[in-house]
Amino acid sequence: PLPLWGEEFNIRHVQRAFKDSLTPRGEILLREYLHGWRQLTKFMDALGTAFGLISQETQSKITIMQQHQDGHHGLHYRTVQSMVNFELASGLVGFQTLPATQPPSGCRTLLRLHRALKWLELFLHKLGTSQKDDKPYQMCLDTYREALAPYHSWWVQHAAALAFLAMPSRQELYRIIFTRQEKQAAQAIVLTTVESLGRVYNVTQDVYSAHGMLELP
Ligand code: 1PW
Repeated sequence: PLPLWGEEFNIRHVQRAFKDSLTPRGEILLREYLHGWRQLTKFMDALGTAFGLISQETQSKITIMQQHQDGHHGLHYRTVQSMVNFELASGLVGFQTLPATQPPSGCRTLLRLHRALKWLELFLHKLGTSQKDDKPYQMCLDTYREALAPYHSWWVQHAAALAFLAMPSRQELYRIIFTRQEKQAAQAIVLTTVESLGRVYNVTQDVYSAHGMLELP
């Protein structure tokens, strides 16, 4: 059973969910993966209303994945691998155009979360290795440009850049991420989280790349 998840954002929950999502056989459990993402939306919400659009968009992708899990074929949506196999075999992926199916395919939806995970991994890595005077706004913008902006339309890129302006200071960010007692271990926890995200990202990347699915519309 999954642990009880509190209302407050706690980076340890993110770390735990993504760590637990990867099985010893190298499968990615979607339930844990999505739990990790739910925790991350709490983080975005804690960053303030400017991040509302980003949080809502993420939430809507999580909801689509949830609909698949709750649907008729829910059993096939246990792991990333079983989802990919099922949607490939059923012709549900939609390689050329956005599939007309409602909800949109799990593969193209997860791909959005997967790309965003890379951004988050890079951002947290920068944060975890940053110096006192480094600016989260700049870290956020740089990593967004590197990992996610290439997949976004012009207007989304501008909306995102605007939201980043509201990014809190490094000190405030650390206060959001950690409770007081944990301050000393703060950077270590961030980097452990980065490691867990990275492992999950790499496995997903391999699966998608093996099936030529890295550019799904
Ligand atoms: C430090 C802040 C943490 C950020 C976590 C990462 C969240 C990334 C969400 C970015 C959302 C930007 C606005 C929406 C963009 C959509 O067009 C895009 N969605 C995503 C998740 O990239 C693509 O989805 P679509 O339009 O092809 O359905």
